[in-house]
Amino acid sequence: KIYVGADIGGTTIKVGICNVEGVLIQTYEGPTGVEVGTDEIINNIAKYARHIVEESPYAWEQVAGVGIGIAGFLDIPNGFVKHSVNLGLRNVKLRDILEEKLQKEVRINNDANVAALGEAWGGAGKGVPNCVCYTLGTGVGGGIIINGKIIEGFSGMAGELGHMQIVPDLEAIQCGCGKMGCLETVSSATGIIRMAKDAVARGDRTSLSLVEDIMAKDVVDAAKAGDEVAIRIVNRAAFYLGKSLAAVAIVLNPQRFIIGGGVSKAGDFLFDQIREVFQKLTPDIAQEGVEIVPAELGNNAGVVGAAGLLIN
Ligand code: BMX
Ligand code: ZN
Repeated sequence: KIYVGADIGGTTIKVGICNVEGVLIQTYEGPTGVEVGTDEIINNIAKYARHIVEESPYAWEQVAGVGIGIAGFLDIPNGFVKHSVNLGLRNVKLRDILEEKLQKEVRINNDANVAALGEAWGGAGKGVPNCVCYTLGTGVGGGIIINGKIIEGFSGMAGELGHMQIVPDLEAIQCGCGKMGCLETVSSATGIIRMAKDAVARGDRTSLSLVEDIMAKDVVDAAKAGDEVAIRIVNRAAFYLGKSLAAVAIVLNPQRFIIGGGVSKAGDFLFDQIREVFQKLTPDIAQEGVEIVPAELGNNAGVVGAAGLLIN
């Protein structure tokens, strides 16, 4: 038996084949087709899933099922995409449509939940039954693995850690979800870029004012080089992340926090700050043995975890 996973991103759909141990055997990538529309996206998922199996040494009959990871708010039990901003999907019965097209069992889940499952199955959480994963990308994604399984909650909204209300009212700005003060507004790449642009617009003295189109990496690099304004921004992103980890630690007591996504490439510079805040805010007994580590699978976490949905 083989497991097919698909990671649906804003620009590309990545598909992969995993064996029963969570080892990624093969991957394939093609355009998502967001500009064309909903039907095109769904057709492309089906097309790439079939294609990767055709290119592989396996037969379609050996496919146990197809797992889908997709950013957005989902009704997981019903296989429904309620709203995916980046993909322009609203109220789409993604699971049922794909099952019809592929004649296989299909499971859908949130992109960050799936990344967490991927890390738990074959990455930084291997052998650890209880871990919580954060992905720091366009948004802040979250995934909770307890006893080896994704926690979805009653309607699929569990683990949307980017929307924890963590920034105090006086400093809060509005999030894409409509509420104020979400973690995602400060600790995502988007949040970091916004804080940097605000600082430049305010006329703060920073090397970032010389950067053409500021990326999160520019801010991290400037901070590492000693730029005070950039240091304050990265500190702030790390502070609210650490604060959110402390809250999650007391609710779920996971053994390991796994942090991935583009911003996590900042490495120890960021991780040390997160660990420091976490240690300051979490009761001693609740942090004993708890580790905060970088993700290991990089861009493959999504496909591996999506394939893993079939045995989740
Ligand atoms: C947002 C939300 C989450 C997603 C997270 C990370 C949307 C489209 N996305 O909080 O569902 O898990 O971003 O997404 O509503 P990424 O795009 O940064 O990977
Ligand atoms: Zn929000």
